[in-house]
Amino acid sequence: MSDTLFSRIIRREIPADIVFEDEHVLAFRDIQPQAPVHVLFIPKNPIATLNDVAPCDAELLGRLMLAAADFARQQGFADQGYRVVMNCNRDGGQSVYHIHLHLLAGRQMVWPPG
Ligand code: DGP
Repeated sequence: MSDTLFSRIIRREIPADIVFEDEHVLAFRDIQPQAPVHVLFIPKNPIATLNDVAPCDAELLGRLMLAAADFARQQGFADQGYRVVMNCNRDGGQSVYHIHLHLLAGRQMVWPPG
């Protein structure tokens, strides 16, 4: 896939407020936060959309979820609650084609989402 700005964040070519990093996952604060806490969890190995995920990526997807839940616990809002979202393609509202899990917290979420 072509390079995305998230790959440039991974390479530190674009600044970001990074809150977590390990061998597989990077997490940083969204530049346009939609909640008091809005963090994006991305795989370092870029995949364009959820449609492009293969069975061999199952562990990687799990790592994104686990990293988000760990972050929520560490930050102290896990019990209060939060939302994780992955947008896919145009109707899903995806704008950056490097999969990312949004973690939103710090306010009451509404359903259905917009
Ligand atoms: P989505 O619409 O699901 O593809 O989400 C992409 C998110 O990425 C959106 O909430 C805004 C965020 N974003 C876009 N450009 C940048 C950037 O340069 N830095 C950071 N930290 N976030 C960005």
